[in-house]
Amino acid sequence: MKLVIVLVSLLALGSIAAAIFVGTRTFERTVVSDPYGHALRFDEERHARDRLGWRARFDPGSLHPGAASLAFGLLDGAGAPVDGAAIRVALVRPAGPGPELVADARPLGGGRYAVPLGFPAPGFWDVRLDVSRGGDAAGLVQEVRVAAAAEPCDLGGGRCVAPAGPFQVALDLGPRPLLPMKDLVAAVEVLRGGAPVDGAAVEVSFSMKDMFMGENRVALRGAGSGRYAGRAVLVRCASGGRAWVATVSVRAGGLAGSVELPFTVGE
Ligand SMILES: [Cu+2]
Repeated sequence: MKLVIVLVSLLALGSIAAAIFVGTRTFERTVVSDPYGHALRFDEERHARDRLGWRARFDPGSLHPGAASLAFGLLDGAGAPVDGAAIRVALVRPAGPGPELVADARPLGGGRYAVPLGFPAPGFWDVRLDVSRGGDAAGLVQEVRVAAAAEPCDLGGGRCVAPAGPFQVALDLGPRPLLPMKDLVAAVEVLRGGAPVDGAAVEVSFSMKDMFMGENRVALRGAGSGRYAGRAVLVRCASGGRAWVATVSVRAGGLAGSVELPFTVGE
């Protein structure tokens, strides 16, 4: 009797396992209602894509949940900017249905565009771009990875990009290695919705955590195209501390935002 129960349970388990196996093997990502038409369209799109060589290069600062817009440059096969295109952008979560977010891109000039869409969650996303320009049209699908949060960035290693209220700022300090009692150049780029912001009041101040190191605030001068620059010197820390914070503050058109970017100086 015991043997029969064991055999029956084994059979039942086996069929469940088989069903799961078949289920996973036959799962498909997309269901196509008109396979023939879809294949034709897919083929045409692929040919147009190959011939035109268009592709988008997304601003890393846009690839965070909470970014208000997705900014990108459109390039042709030779890497030259493609201006004057009409682009409809869709953000699609490849795994799972989820809502599809669609909007038309706004041209910013110089082959750059921005669309007022943000990624609601981190992870891998497909960005679908339906691009037309003159008589040409192509559908591009590019996969992007949306980082979980602003990834930690050390200004000692390179420039850091972060949201500052309604703005997107990039701060670069140099020359490297960053050292106290040396002239440092602070260069800031300010964007809003992917477009450069000129005529802003931009300041960078330097401080150490839990330690007052004196007021150290630099007003940057505008250099056009959303760029600002100025000079600063960091005092040497009497306690031997090397961890600093640069705070970038931006005011423009009645809007204000600021962001703190930590960094470490050399000896
Ligand atoms: Cu200190």
